[in-house]
Amino acid sequence: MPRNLVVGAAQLGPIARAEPREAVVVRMIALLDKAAARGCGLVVFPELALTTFFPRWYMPDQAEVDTFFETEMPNAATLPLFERARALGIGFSFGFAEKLEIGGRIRRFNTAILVDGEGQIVHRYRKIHLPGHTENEPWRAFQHLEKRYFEPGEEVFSPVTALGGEIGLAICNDRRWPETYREHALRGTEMVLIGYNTPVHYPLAPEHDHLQCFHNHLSLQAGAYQNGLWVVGVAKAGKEENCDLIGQSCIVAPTGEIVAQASTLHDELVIHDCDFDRCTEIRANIFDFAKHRRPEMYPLLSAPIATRR
Ligand code: CDT
Repeated sequence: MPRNLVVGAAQLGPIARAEPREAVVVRMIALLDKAAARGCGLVVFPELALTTFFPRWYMPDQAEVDTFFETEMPNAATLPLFERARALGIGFSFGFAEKLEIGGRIRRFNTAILVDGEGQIVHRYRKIHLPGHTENEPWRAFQHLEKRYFEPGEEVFSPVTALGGEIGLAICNDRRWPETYREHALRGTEMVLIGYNTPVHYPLAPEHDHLQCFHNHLSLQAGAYQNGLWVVGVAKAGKEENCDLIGQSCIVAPTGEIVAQASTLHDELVIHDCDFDRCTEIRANIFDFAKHRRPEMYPLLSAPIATRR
């Protein structure tokens, strides 16, 4: 009995700082409708999908920062997306800046959720690898203040049983870390959904700017192959507030092959009919973890500080 899910990678083009969430949601619903017409059961949107990528600005006033955060989900702006998806019977995933109170303390996370075909939030992940810096660094062409505006998530990578498979979440910078995919795979994840906002320009190593797209696919493809899982990488792309973001949203099979790829830097949907059972092609053979993995020989992999001997 095949276990297939037609997945749509729903890339978003740039979102202006002044663009209201309601307008973005109209764009997301248009992609959702297109996905439904093409038989999708799951549509994946990018990281921080509802607003511009605000960590590019230093904002000393926390009240201004908080205008980019959501305090409940769904909320008035996103409810039409939830309602349309439920009417279509489609699951979806997207990222947003989450502000909530836990134990009397205000916490802020870079969060992604998975919503099933009945409109229920069935999985929530808070970004673990927060890139960038905490203080204003005016020498940069733009800031990357994720370490200032968010706390790192405190829950490990894990899948949820939904939409016919074991589906997991990760966010942007997570995709560069091999541990992300390995932890997922060890916990049984069959498909990882990864939204991203990746500038072409990397201020700390501008000599690598021309490699941004290469490193994107390198990470997504290696993660898929070395762990025998599907990877859906979805960009917020294009020139956003004078900052160029890479595109190249793609769906990667467990063999590491890209089976669908966006070719624009705008709102664009690419789809693939994904068979969860294809994970076995890799996991029962070259990367049969139980048979061939040697965790006793990698003791430093989960050590907090690497040592040389
Ligand atoms: N959003 C995000 O995590 N972006 C980073 C940019 C490079 S680090 C400053 C990324 O890993 O793509």
